[in-house]
Amino acid sequence: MNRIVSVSKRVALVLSVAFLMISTFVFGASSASAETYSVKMGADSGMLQFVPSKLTVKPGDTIKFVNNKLPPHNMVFDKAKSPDAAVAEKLSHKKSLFSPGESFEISFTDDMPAGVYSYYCEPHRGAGMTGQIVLTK
Ligand SMILES: [Cu+2]
Repeated sequence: MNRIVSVSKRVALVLSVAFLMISTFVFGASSASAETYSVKMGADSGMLQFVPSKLTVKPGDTIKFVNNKLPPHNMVFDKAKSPDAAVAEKLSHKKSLFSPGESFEISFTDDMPAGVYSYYCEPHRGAGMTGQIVLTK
């Protein structure tokens, strides 16, 4: 009898350890899949561009905007050219960055609608300094 009990205890222990390992792997894998992307504000060539000007991301990914050439720059989502005006307002970074190397980060969350979010740099909108972030799920 004692032997049966100890065997079933051992089985239970093995199973719970296996469960812990599997759940650690699953959760670890999902957080490891979040990417960080970098967007240069002002091309190395001196063109008034975001580089890259088009990015495809998933919720949870981080998009880091880094001030590069020809500042000041900022990043404003076009409410008329975004799936959701409130999201466009929330994720915009209207404060201009003046020093090279200055940066800020944005990230979309699961509750935000997928689609193409168009943005521009306010000081250089007329010069065509625009970009797009495509949110996929
Ligand atoms: Cu600019």
